[in-house]
Amino acid sequence: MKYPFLDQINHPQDLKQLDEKDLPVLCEEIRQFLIRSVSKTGGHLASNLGAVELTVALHRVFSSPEDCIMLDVGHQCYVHKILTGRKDFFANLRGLGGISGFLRPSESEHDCFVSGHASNSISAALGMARAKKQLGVSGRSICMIGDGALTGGMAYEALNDAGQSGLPLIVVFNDNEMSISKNVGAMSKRLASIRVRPGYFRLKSSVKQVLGRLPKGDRLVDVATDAKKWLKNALFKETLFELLGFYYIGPIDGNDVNAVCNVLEEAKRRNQPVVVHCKTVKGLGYEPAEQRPNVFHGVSAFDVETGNPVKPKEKDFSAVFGASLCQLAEENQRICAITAAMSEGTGLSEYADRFRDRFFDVGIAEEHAVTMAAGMASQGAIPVCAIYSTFLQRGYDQLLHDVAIAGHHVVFGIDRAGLVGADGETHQGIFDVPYLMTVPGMRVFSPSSFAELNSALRYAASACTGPVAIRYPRGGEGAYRGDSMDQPFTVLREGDSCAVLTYGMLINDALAAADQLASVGIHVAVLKINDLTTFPDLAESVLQPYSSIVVLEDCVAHGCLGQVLATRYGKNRTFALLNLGARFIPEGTVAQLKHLYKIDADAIVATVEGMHG
Ligand SMILES: Cc1ncc(C[n+]2csc(CCOP(=O)(O)OP(=O)(O)O)c2C)c(N)n1
Repeated sequence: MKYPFLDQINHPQDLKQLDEKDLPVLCEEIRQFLIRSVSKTGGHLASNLGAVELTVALHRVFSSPEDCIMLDVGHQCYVHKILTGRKDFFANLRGLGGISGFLRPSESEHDCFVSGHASNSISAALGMARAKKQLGVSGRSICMIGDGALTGGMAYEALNDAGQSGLPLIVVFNDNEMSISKNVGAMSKRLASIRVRPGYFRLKSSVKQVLGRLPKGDRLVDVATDAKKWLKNALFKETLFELLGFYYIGPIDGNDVNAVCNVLEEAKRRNQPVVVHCKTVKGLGYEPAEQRPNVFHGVSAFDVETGNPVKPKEKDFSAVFGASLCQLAEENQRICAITAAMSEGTGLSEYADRFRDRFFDVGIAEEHAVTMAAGMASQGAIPVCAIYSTFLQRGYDQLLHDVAIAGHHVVFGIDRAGLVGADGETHQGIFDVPYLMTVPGMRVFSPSSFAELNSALRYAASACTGPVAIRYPRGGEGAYRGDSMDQPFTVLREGDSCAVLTYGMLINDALAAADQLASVGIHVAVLKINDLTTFPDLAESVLQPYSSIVVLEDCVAHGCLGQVLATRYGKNRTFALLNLGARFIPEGTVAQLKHLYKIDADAIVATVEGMHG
């Protein structure tokens, strides 16, 4: 497909050559490119479609990389990547060896900061502005943040600091009234009541022109500006941003590219912190995404004509978690569910409909979610907090300080534990085993099948007393369908002198490897660990028959189960630890990544064969 204007853009500077009237056409071409490209690779479509004009305007008015343009979450970075010379790499967006679906500084000088987890953009941009001033480095500091990301506490901490800094930081507020699903919270309600007034900017510039022509016109412009500010405040009431010390512009139509360019120019002229409030439509320009922006927030490959996924969605662990929780909530009135803006991703949609009074979406606020859960537990409720492994990293201190010290009974559903695939470094759930196992009093369960997730959740909610986590992966189950959750571990295959220990989905690799090895006469035992925190204390007698042990894990090395076991029981036997080492793992399919980093069946076979000389 030909894109007459887009094909001329290889660098953001090229944007500056285009005529104003051609910008809307360019935006339309970008939309067509995005729809076609993401329909093949999957990715964050709706957020990018909504932010086309904002991104084009940012790159037209500012000069990246000298001006730093930070994008919150970064899931809406596709337009930025298209405009900064990476259009031709979109065929391998989020694929192994391809471009990231988020900002990644090692990928381009135009990606000024890592993004992936929400609500850090204002802090990062303020840091850049401060360092630029301190070191005399030229360039402006700009960030774009959505109303969803603005529900996260870090954003308020940063606004509070930035507003009093007086620095010329520009915050572009992309307000589409949506997080992944409908946005939540008081701020969101207040902002939703502020309507775009297109006449406001026209009125403003014509008043300026007319007054400017009169004698003493400059003074009149000043008086009129004050009066207009008063009028604006009367119309929109004083915004939070103004209270915090920002100059507030808006709200404007964020899908009108030339209007956005104009206000960004105005923001650029001001030597102070500015918020530019832009109303946008998530999914704009692609009917299915406009109708169902939540579905098209993050999509797998789809048919452009119908909007339907190419492969139907298989039943996954999140759905089982949601269904099991509904069942438990039916039986026990004390149970409640908490999500940090991920009700659909964590399988809680049905629960949210059926148990409205016992469902709490707190916004993108994992720290708050964890402490609030502890508060609820302190009064006798049984909170079940469903949070992705990677996002619970945000709530680690709250887990230690607010939940664990007092030993509150909070159940954590750790979704997307282990490798997640296409979302790459910022989203892999490869730290939770070490960070959970170090919390005193914490129980950590790792089911390997739907049936085991169901059993683990029931046990955690009704039989445990302190903090307890159940970690389960993204996607569906494998060949193993058993349920041995009533035991802390189970021996799935007897063997000779070598045992393979693992948990979660990797049990399927261990069993496959055991089959392969058996065919060449090597008989390994396969031990499935269900309760990661209890097992190390039981392991002495369990490991006694084996002289060599392979521990297979999809987490980082430091603090993993294998390391705990090897430290305690490694004196009289050989341990081979197959894990992800000390590194961040980029995007790729889970199968590709497991193979590349040697934590699959092939790796077990090679390791065991190596041990057998
Ligand atoms: C700490 C954290 N929690 C959860 C998420 C998952 N997440 C990604 S985008 C998103 C919604 C963002 O909404 P908004 O900022 O309004 O952007 P939009 O997609 O609507 O443009 C969420 C919850 C995340 N990236 N980081």
